[in-house]
Amino acid sequence: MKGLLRFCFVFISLPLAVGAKPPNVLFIVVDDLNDWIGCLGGHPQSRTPNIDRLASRGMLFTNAHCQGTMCNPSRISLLWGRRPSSTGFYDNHYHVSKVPEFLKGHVSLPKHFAASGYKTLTAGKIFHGGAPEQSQVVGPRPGQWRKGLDQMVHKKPKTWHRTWDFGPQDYEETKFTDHVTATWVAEQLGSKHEKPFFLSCGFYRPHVPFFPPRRVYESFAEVQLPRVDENDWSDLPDAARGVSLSNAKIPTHEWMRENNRWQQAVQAYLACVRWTDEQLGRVLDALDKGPHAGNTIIVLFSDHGYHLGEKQRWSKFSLWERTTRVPLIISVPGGVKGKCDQPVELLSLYPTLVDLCGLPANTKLEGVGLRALLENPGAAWENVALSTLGQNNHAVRDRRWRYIRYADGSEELYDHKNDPNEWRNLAAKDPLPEHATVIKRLKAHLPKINLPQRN
Ligand SMILES: [Ca+2]
Ligand SMILES: [Ca+2]
Repeated sequence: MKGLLRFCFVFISLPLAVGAKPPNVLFIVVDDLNDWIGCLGGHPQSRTPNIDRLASRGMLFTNAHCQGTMCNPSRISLLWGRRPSSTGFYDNHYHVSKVPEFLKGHVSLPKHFAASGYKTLTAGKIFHGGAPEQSQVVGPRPGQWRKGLDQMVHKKPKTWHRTWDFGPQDYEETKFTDHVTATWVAEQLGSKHEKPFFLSCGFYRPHVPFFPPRRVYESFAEVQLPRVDENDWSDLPDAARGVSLSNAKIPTHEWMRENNRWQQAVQAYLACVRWTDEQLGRVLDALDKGPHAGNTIIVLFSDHGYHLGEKQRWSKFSLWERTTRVPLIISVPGGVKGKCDQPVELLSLYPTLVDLCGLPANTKLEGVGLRALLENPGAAWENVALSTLGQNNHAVRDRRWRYIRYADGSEELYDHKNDPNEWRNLAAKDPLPEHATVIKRLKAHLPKINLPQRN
């Protein structure tokens, strides 16, 4: 412990030592990005040189997980520092402007930075539903220029969410949302600011519709499809089918196969990831050329993962690895570079950034700061990552195992050492004694509070 404390002391001096000026923060969120990035190796054909170069200059967390398993609950959780089970925000339907009303006495991450003397700027999707009032300076809003640009590619079932479509687009690349966002963010990074800044940059792709420019789409061909076990669902409890497999607004895997669209959707998703990576490259180049290069902490993460046929399903909304696992990179000037495979949560971002920037602590946060792992990725770590989908349905992830428990008491257990695709539910029948021990240990991490869903 003594050694660790000394280590931490060295670490805290790193960002703050540069001219005694507090570090800036560049906070980058990519919407619906799973592990199909080069440095996580999730798909052999993914091309993300800019995410990879960011990973090489910071700490890449290879076992990071969201707390809410879709956009809004994930973002509310990480931006207010509270678990979904502690707030009752489990779904996408409520508008983010209602959150402060329900979370009285709680302060969002950008508001905390503003209250601590920072200039806060934002562009693109950070809060689900906008919430421009959460930052002082707001970049271009998509509604101002986007109308009529995207052209739908497919006729689709009426039940699907209006955003569901995939395929190439043919309008001017500079008019794509994420290009506009990156341009504005790059301008801020090239400008001088009187105060330290907290600049948040939200990229919208690869969220549906998977609409990349045709140039990028056509640069991917003959894409490889994820592997599927045809009997995968045979060992799932009914609750898993109810909670994770029934969502009429998203395509079924049967539809993708019957209509011969699986290949095209994977190609469009890979192209969207590549397109966003290009925009990230423009942002990183602007930072490196500008006046803030040596004094800016960079964070990049996704709000949740994504299924593209794995476990015979699509989109998010599950408690499996494909939905909960997210890319997470934290780059601190002068900090340690490496990879960390300990289970960590997006809930940790708020306390970690507050700590790294030397801001007053927010005592209401539920996440654990990542300082120890940023300094030494092999440091002792007793924490797990917890993900939630609706009231009282949770997944617990440690370094090796995933335990899922649904509100009706049914369970799943997966061994990532031997079953990275989560095909074999070890809790389906009477578990072996060694698995029962794992279940007992992980079950102890389930949250004690499970508030009902807010209306
Ligand atoms: Ca999302
Ligand atoms: Ca199975």
